[in-house]
Amino acid sequence: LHGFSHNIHHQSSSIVEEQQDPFSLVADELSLLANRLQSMVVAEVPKLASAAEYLFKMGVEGKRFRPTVLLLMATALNVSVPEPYLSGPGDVSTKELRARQQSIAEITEMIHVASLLHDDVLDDADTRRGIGSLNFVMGNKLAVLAGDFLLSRACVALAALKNTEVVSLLAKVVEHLVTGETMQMTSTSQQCCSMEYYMQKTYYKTASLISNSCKAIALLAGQTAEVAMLAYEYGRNLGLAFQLMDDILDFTGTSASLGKGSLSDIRHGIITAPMLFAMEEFPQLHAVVDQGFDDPANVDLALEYL
Ligand code: GRG
Repeated sequence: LHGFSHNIHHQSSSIVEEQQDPFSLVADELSLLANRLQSMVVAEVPKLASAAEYLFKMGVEGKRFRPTVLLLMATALNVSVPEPYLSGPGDVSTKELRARQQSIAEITEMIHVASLLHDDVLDDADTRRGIGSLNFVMGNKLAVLAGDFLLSRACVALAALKNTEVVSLLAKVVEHLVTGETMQMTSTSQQCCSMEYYMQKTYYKTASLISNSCKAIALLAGQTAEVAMLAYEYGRNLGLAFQLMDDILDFTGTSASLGKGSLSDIRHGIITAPMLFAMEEFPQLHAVVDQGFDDPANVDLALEYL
């Protein structure tokens, strides 16, 4: 984000003062996004509508990390777009371009929330964003259907952009989310205990959505394939770093700071980076991991090495 702010500053010093908080650049758009998301999840059946809007209500929006990054990416990449940006039949005005990029931010958030709803069903989680998870409050069946509904709304919004490359990028992300989750579920203790497996799973489960949506922002901005690839790489590394932090916080955070229970990964038998590093340092930890974590005493034993 510092890089973004630096880049923006150098491209147009009138837009950003040296010390300006980069988030303030997109604060208004994030409020707009909150309203748009609420209006996009209105369903015919009231029960489905209240389930679909559950995580879009005021106070439970989450950090909005992905939309923030995407809107800042748009700000950084659109600076060089001349006004008016009209040189051929496919070209759009700067205002239209920004609206299309806002749509990518909305689609990304809808896919993200759909994945959270399904994830909480799979994990039988009872808390999300500091409140009862949707599955806990309204049941697994409605939580699954609400996730499907959000995915459908995301597909409709994606199709409206009429850009086949962007459609296929984000459609593929849904497959990646499912692949990452399945890798996490089916990892045998042998297989899962490698950093390579962890990074691959983490790309699918977390980084793919961020990297491909960053690439979509660049493509819509009319940037070259090279810049689009750099945007993708930026998003991939940011996504991997984000999940690494998330995995560390699962060990170090509290229920209040996380908005859900801590130590949830180890209790679900999921081996993440902190455990992999500890296993490298303390080979005797392998035997503890091989026992599995159904027994809380084994969880406590493993935690002694972290
Ligand atoms: C139906 C799209 C779909 C997917 C099904 C369940 C599943 C396959 C994938 C789960 C993917 C998942 C939940 C990955 C974890 C990503 C992650 C770090 C979530 C937490 O993101 P934050 O911290 O959450 O940005 P907030 O609440 O702030 O939005």
